[in-house]
This record gives sequence, structure tokens and C-alpha cells, in this order.
Amino acid sequence: MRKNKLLGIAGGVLAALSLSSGNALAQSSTLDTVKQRGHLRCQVGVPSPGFYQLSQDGTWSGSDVSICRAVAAAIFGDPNKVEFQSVTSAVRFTALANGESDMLSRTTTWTLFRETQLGLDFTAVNFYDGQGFMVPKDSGIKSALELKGATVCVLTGTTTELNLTDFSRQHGLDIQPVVFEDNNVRDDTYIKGGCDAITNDKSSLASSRAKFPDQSAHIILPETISKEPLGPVVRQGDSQWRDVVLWTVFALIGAEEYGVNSKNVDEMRANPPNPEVARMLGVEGDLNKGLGLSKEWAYNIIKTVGNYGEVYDKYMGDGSPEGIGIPRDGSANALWTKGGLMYAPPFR
Ligand SMILES: N[C@@H](CCC(=O)N[C@@H](CS)C(=O)NCC(=O)O)C(=O)O
Repeated sequence: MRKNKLLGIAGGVLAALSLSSGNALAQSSTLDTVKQRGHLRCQVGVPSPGFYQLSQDGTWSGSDVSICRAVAAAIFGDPNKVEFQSVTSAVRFTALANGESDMLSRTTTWTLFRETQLGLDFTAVNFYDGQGFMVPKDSGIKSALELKGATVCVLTGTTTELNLTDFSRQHGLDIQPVVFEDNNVRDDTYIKGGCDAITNDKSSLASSRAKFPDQSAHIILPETISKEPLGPVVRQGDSQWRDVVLWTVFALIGAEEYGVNSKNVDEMRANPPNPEVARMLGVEGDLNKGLGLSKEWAYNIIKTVGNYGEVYDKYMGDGSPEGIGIPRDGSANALWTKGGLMYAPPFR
């Protein structure tokens, strides 16, 4: 009897707890808010080739933009249901934390501090990068260790700025940082000789160089001075929303691994080659349920955005006019089946 009573009380407390956490969840459900609003608010950076570029007619494209579009496709079946918010690196986390953006997808490095002290949750890595330096070819500089006393253009509010200080101190280089908020202003200053070198994630250096009038006049030095795992970020404390963004990236990567792409996805759905593809494309099972999405969520991503490899080739590789020419083979961005780090957990 007594035991039952205690259990009853405990049960009541539990019910109250789950009710209140249910309310808290309902209040903070980003997925519900996005669905009700009818579009996703996705934060990207200041236009930059490869990652987030803006065409004359106001259309955003790029590898990081594709993640935003993939999340919109997963939710709405439509990759265009996105409001793109372009802000500088310096204010990116504030704009996410205060609720202006639902997520950010913009060359952002996953670090312990950011994940634990800024109210953020990182999701997956969509590009493994590392920091480097670019100099004018005619400077004759061949190594970052020759940058003693050099002025180096760098963006503020970035891991880049912090790594530059570490690198300078570690090697006694006395580098003088010249700090900017806007990457285009930073690039202009460098081009006009306002600093001896520019530092950023190596892919971002390739992106900057892609805009330069004479690309062959600039070289990226061999040293990679840091690890920069880049990926989309959400606000802390909304696991369902984090799952939606995380598994959107996994759907892109998994699809490539299983040979599913934008061109064959209809055929794959009609005749799945194996049970995993059948589950991913919603032909079997109900994996969509826990995500709060329709059965077609992954199909819609692949059909409208493509798989990870298609996105990479178009924007980051040299397979298209828009690509910024970063080789994928042999890099950490190759699939794990090809010696890289791109790996999606099982669709089961
Ligand atoms: N990965 C580093 C650096 C990020 C970074 O500087 N990205 C450049 C890429 S071009 C950027 O965001 N530029 C656009 C901007 O400043 O908004 C970080 O997370 O702090």
C-alpha cells in the first residue's frame, strides 16, 4: 500500500515534471516555430565564393547555403523556403542566440568554448579545414615562418584571430594583426598592399583568391596552423531541432555513400537497392517520426539539393565554373570509404 502511495506521489511528480518540461519544449521548439512561420531563417556570412554567394538577381548559392536549403527541403519539401540572413563573423553568435536566426551555416569552427559558453550546439562537420596564410607571389615568401614582423589582415571574432596570436607567440614572429569585420574590406586592403599577408581558413583563402583580378599573383603558404572543423550551429537546449539539422547533414553524406543522388533518387525510391536506402528514403519504416518530419524528408533533400558529393563538386571542387578548386580526393573531406572523415551513422 505504502509503496503504491509513494509510487503514486513519485508518479505525480514525474507527470508534473514531464508536463512542465513539455511546456518548456513547446515554448522553445524551433521546428514548430519554423513550420508555423512557413520558412527557415538561416544565417550565412558576407558573400564569399564557394560557401555563400549572391547572384545579381538576389539568389543565394554555395556549399553552406546548400545546408540551409537542405534543411528547408527536409521541413517543407522546398529548398527555397529560406530567408537568408547575411551578417559578419563578429556578430554571428549574438544573432543566433537572440533568436533572429534559427541556425547558422557559415564556415564556423566547432570549439569547446563556443559550444559550452555561448549557448550554442554544434551539429555536424560539413567541411574539415585548417588555417593558412596567403601572400603576394612577388613577395618571395615561401613559408609562414618567414612572416617575422609582418602585418597580417585578419577577421575579428574568429578563431583565426586567436590562432594568429598563438602562432606568432609560439614562433617568436611578432606578427602585427590588422583587424577587420568584413571579409571583402579585408581582401581589398590586402590587394592594395595594406598588409603583407592575409590569414584565414585555407578554403576561405581559396574563396578570397577566386575573386581577385589576377589569381596567379597570390600563393597560399604550405603551413596549416590549426584544425577548423566547420559546420552548422543551432541554439543550445532544443534537441529536436539539433537532430533535424544534424540528420540533414547526415542525409547528404549518407546519400553519397549509398550512391543516391539528385538524378537517380526517383529510381532508388522506386527500387531501393538495399534496406538502408529504403529506410532513408521513407519507403520502409518510420524513421521520420522522431524528427517531426514527413517520410519524404531525406528524399526531398537529395532530390532538390543533391548529395554531399554533388554539393562539394559544384561549389568547393573544380567540377563547375562556380567551384573554388579545393581538391577533395585524399583530404579529410572525402568519404570515410575513401580514406576521409565524412561519415554518417546508420539510417535505422
Ligand atoms: N572558421 C573560423 C573563421 C570563419 C571565417 O572567418 N569565415 C569567413 C569565410 S570567408 C567569413 O565568415 N567571412 C564572411 C564574414 O565575415 O561574414 C571561425 O569560425 O571563427
